[in-house]
Amino acid sequence: MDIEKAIEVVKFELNQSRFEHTLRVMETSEKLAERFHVPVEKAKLAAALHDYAKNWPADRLKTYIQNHLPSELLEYHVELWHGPVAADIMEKQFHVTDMEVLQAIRHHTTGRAKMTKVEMVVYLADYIEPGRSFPGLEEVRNASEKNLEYACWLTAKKTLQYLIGRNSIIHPDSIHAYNDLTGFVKAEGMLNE
Ligand code: DGI
Ligand code: FE
Ligand code: FE
Repeated sequence: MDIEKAIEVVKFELNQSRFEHTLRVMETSEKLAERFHVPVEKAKLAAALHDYAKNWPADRLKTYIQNHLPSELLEYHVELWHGPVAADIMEKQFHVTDMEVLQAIRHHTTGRAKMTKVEMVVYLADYIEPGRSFPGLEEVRNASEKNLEYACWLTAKKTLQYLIGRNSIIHPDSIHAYNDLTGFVKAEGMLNE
């Protein structure tokens, strides 16, 4: 699928504010991909498609998961359903074949261990796109000027802190993302022990 087609597909599927968020995630992904030498077209395509299923009602997502995906996903919060559903639809119905693009869509909410750079770009862009505003975001935006892994580590850490603060159930992939990135940034000497 090319970018123009992807934009057309999600514009039809999303409400106006979610579509505008998607365009901002695309622009942010493009900048990050150029900055960190990540394949720009893959990052933009994954960004365009990442929230494809975000406006589906919960019962539609649930039915799709029951029919097509491991049902264990239903044990986790409804917010975690739209990425895996979008990736599955892009693969099966829209014949997107690029695994890096599909993984970036699938894991954009939680992250995971051993994310590819394309996954990291979309994960980070979704968090820092200019329409977002919450405490601590400037620190992540500043980090995103310099180091992709460090900025993703901050994203994973702040997401966990936010979720724990709200007594949320944490998906294992969110924890795996944090552990993996913590190991990486420590090995690079970016953290004080
Ligand atoms: O779809 P978006 O709003 O653009 O953003 P998203 O898909 O990254 O995240 C949706 C929400 O999911 C966000 O408020 C954080 C939340 N989230 C991320 N990881 C977890 C989680 N929620 C729970 N309960 N558990 C997680 O592990
Ligand atoms: Fe999302
Ligand atoms: Fe998003």
